[in-house]
Amino acid sequence: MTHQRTLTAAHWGVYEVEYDEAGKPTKLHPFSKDPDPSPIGLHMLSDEVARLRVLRPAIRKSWLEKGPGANSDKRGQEPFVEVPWDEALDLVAGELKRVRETHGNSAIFGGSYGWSSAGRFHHAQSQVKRFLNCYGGFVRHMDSYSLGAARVLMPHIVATMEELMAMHTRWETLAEHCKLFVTFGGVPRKNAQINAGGATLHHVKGGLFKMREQGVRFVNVTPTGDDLDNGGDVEWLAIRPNTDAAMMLALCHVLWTEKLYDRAFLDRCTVGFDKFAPTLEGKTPEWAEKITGIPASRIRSLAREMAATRTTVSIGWSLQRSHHGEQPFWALITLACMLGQIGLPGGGFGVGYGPVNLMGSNHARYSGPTLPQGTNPVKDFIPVARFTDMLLHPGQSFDYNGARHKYPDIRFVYWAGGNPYHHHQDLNRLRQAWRKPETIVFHEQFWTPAAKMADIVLPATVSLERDDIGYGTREPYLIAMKKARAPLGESRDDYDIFHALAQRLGVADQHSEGHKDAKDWMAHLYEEARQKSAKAGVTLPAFDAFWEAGIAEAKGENRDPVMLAKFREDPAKNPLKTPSGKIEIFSEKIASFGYDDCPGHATWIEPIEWLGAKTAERYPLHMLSDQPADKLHSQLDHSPHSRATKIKGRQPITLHPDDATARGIAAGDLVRVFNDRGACLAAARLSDRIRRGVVRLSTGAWFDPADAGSNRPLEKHGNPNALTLDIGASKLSQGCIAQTCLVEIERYDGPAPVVTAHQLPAFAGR
Ligand SMILES: Nc1nc2c(c(=O)[nH]1)N[C@H]1C(S)=C(S)[C@@H](COP(=O)(O)OP(=O)(O)OC[C@H]3O[C@@H](n4cnc5c(=O)[nH]c(N)nc54)[C@H](O)[C@@H]3O)O[C@H]1N2
Ligand SMILES: Nc1nc2c(c(=O)[nH]1)N[C@H]1C(S)=C(S)[C@@H](COP(=O)(O)OP(=O)(O)OC[C@H]3O[C@@H](n4cnc5c(=O)[nH]c(N)nc54)[C@H](O)[C@@H]3O)O[C@H]1N2
Ligand SMILES: [Mo]
Repeated sequence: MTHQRTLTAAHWGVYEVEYDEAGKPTKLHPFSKDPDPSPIGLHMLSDEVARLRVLRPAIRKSWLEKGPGANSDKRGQEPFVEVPWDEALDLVAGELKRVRETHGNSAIFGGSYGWSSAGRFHHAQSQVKRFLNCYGGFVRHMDSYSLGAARVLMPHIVATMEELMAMHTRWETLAEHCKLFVTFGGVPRKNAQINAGGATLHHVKGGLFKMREQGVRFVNVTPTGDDLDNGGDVEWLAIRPNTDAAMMLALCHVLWTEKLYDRAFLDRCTVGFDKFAPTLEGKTPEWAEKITGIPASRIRSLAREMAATRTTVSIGWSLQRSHHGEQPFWALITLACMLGQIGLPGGGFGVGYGPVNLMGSNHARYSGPTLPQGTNPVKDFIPVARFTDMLLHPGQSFDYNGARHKYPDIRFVYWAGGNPYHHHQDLNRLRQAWRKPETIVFHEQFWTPAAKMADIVLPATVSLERDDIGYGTREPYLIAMKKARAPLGESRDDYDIFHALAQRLGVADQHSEGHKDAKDWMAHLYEEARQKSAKAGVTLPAFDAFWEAGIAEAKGENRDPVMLAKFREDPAKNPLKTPSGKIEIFSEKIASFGYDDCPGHATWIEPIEWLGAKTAERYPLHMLSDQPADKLHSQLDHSPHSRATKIKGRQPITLHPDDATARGIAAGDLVRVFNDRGACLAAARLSDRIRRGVVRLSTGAWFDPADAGSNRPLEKHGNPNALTLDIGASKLSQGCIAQTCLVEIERYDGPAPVVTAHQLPAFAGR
């Protein structure tokens, strides 16, 4: 008997699972409907991936023997003791109870940021929040590492990022109507492999190629010229990192002084232009050239070209993952308003063609299934990237979006579905703060660096070991992610782990809401989504039919093919949710906060570290740490696909040949990348598609400190967060600023320490 293929969904794509005669899954194939499938997931069944699975509940030796807080400075250095499930669950439940009774729920951090896996029911971040809410709540996080600055800024001036992302003009319309596409930060196809919840049809390559074929002209403003591939010509303006706001303001300056702006649009659809315009005084192309490195003559001619033709301006998210990262976003919106083409086909702005597959989709908008998280009675929160600050400074106040708040005093950290030793900046600082909580619990699938730094690690199943539903915003298909094999080791679904804890804590009924198992939950969530979608004009088959078929197509039309067209048509009838209902070039609200680092309009404020800073005398290279092409963040770093990209076992760092030569570095050499915060090893990769003075070390190599006992150990594997800076983008957003970072590089001639990131931790008996 031949076993039929089933489907599985990952954030990076859908795969077909092939089985042998005995029903064992043997191989993953790209989804046959996908025009540009991603290779990231092809090895998910491999032995190399399985080798690092967490197989049994494991507890740090001192914690098990001496209790909470014992030798907390030895986290990551001590062996783990494997224990039976019941014992582990009793310990976690008992500790939650102790902390709650002694310190209250606001001593429990469940902010637990992270991408988890695709699959809407077993979404680990939602699962942990739902469980903790059943038990009286937890300290949560606001915003994301992705969009810290933009998520706070954009609702004040246009709309929420979620709204904007889901309303981008489709690729087909751009190809037909746009004449000039100017993008800041490229349209990296490597990033568009991803869509949260499961990319099904990858359309960015097709979209860009079609635009080029139909004669759209491309200008790419970026320090890394390889981040836009349309199959043909692209004009590359190699800007200094973190200076885009200055260039955009100079473009505005030209439009203003040469009266090339659209007064009628500004009057009808925006507020605050007349307050903003005088601040352009002096922000000439010559002024911007000194900051950005882009010739004044080109800035001036570009502004004229933009005003003369149908133009879309687009921006990558990395630009706001920087100090004062609000400014390039605000400046882009301001520029687009002055051009007056917002709401016209092929004109206006995009806030992320490229970062994920969603933007530019021509598929209908409808709701997918989501796990209800319940309500959280605890009011304390942190802006997501202030995690280390919270641990280091309980009781201290911080500014955020117009109000002042206090950091709570955290005793218990509960994490499921994230890797803080991947995502956080300045990991050496995090390691100091990490000593503070009494107990750190992780649910993990793999022995990641963060799992190794925990007290209690509970083994979680992977998507291929459980039934689930794949759904991503504006993807045309829902995927029945069928369980393909039994869980490895003793791993369990996050939901089952939480339910077993809920039983011990007397909140099992709240937790299950009467649903008897995961499948029952899924049917319920799916049917809810089906009804909501019907209201949006999108039809889905009933759950049983969907599950039987293994896939469902969401049938409905794209009702808004042009971003903000309805608003443009009639701003009074279709107002935005901003205070004025219009786009706010000047925001009275933000101005009223009185923040020196984010005034009431777009401006240029020097970042703390950039190529024009004093620090650049000592650390003359701007390090970008972009998203990795070969994986999603740190996930599957140990898979053959990711490992094949490493050089001498390390993450490659891209340098300009001149910068390499000046340092006696040749392609393939091991190098030490360093600044005052830390140092890591990487391997040199040379490219003339990167601006001189800029280097790129993609994220994702598992953090691997050489001497876990020291404060600033040499990181051996090439993790950029050994070097990045951990301060907020501004008082407004407190967003993550990973892209603001200066370093120096030298050839590393010493004996190369072995990379140990992909080894299992040490285990001990009792
Ligand atoms: N320097 C620098 N740092 C950055 C960035 C940058 O540009 N530069 N980017 C930032 C951005 S935008 C982001 S979004 C973050 C991403 O940071 P994270 O989202 O934390 O990174 P991931 O590697 O995706 O971590 C997900 C973890 O969840 C685990 N996991 C997956 N599925 C499950 C599950 O079902 N159950 C459980 N229990 N666990 C599961 C995976 O094994 C993995 O360890 O990184 C940020 N960090
Ligand atoms: N393969 C893969 N795709 C991913 C992810 C992944 O981990 N792997 N992560 C996903 C997630 S969570 C997110 S948030 C998005 C992030 O999407 P982005 O933030 O847009 O992605 P990055 O790769 O950090 O940067 C994109 C480009 O911006 C350029 N850039 C950096 N700094 C500057 C600057 O100051 N000015 C200009 N003009 N350009 C600059 C970089 O050189 C890079 O080529 O990606 C998503 N897509
Ligand atoms: Mo992100």
